Amino acid sequence: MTGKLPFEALSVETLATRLGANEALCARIGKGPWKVREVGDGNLNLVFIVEGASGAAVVKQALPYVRLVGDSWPLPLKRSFFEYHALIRQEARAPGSVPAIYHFDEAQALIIMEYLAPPHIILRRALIDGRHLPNIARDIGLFMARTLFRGSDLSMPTKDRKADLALFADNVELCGITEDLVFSDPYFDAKLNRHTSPQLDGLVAELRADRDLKVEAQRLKHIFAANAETLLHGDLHSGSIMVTDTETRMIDPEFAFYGPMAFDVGMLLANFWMSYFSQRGHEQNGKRDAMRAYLLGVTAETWAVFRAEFSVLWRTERTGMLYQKSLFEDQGDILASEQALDHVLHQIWTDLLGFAGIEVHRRILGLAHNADFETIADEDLRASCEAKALKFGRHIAVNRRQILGMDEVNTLATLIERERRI
Ligand code: SR1
Ligand code: MG
Repeated sequence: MTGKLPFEALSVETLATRLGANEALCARIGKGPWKVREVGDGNLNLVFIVEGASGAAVVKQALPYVRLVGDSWPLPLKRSFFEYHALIRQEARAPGSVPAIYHFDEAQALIIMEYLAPPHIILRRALIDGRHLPNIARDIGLFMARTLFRGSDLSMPTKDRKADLALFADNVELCGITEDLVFSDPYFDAKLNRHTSPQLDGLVAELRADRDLKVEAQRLKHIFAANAETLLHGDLHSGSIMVTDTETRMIDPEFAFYGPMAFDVGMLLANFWMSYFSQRGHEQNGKRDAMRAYLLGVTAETWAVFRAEFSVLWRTERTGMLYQKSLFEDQGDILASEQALDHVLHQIWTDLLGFAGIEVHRRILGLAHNADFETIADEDLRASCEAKALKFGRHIAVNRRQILGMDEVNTLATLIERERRI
């Protein structure tokens, strides 16, 4: 396949013929015959696993529409371009944290990349199954600190960052999905919204009438849209991470763009808290107590690792034009540098709580729900888990400026979770 042919969606039947001469793929897996499976279970794209005599690879191809909804919702193929460019930047900034890239074809909107074979599993699935992954907090905390710091004006030459900002500014439609689906649609009766009904009808009406919440969601949207601080993953939830007991890889950064650091961190932590509130729906006879404790531990450790690594990078790699060393360390004023670092971390903390709170809401009230809750078959039980998560999300979003630390958040989560069914 050359990059010059017009776009055509691949299929299990056509892939071997169309990619049979692709040198990068043949070098990885050998020439055909190949075994091809389509395994995409996300909302947007086709994902194929291609196995040959000497290996396997993933072929991911964007479709010109939202797969979850169908061709009534067109979506540009260029998201594949942004995903490719995000992946190579993430690999450079946090080596070993993303799949290796073998080939990119812009016209066909496809990326050929490393197959993360079993026992790799999507993190969300592992958490639903009640598995404790020992390394995720460390690995994801490091990934976020390294990519968010190194993609910002704290680190990059400002000319390079501005060029990158311009490049990713064209990821308009994917940003648009987030702007609508995360920040606005959950708070009114948008067409594609759904929730567990009738169980949650009363609470949903209450939340949509909640002025403080609505204003806070729009303040957060304002920060999201107007604070082009760093290159974000843009969709860093537990379905965008693959794990084994020892390895963690971030995938699917097609929503990448320049936005606030706190967005990635908030979305990620929200997914751990949603997993926490969903455990009641997956347990038998109180068997998930240890899992609940583990998940709260993961949120605390992820944030601690993020803070620690971000602080190391601040002290050792602050080569950008922000908080320039000539004003601080070079004057012997280490204390002022540390004060500035505290201020930056505090801002990330305050904003991440807001982003986390509304991420919880959109996964329960909006279009794109989470398997954590969706796979709870008993609708009353599911609604009870969701109601607690909604209440938690509302509290951390609206009160984010007054919440001092992770202990306070996790104590609140524990108290809400232990309430009798809502
Ligand atoms: C229509 S896309 C819905 C969601 O799927 C992606 O994973 C993003 O989270 C997006 O919001
Ligand atoms: Mg995705």
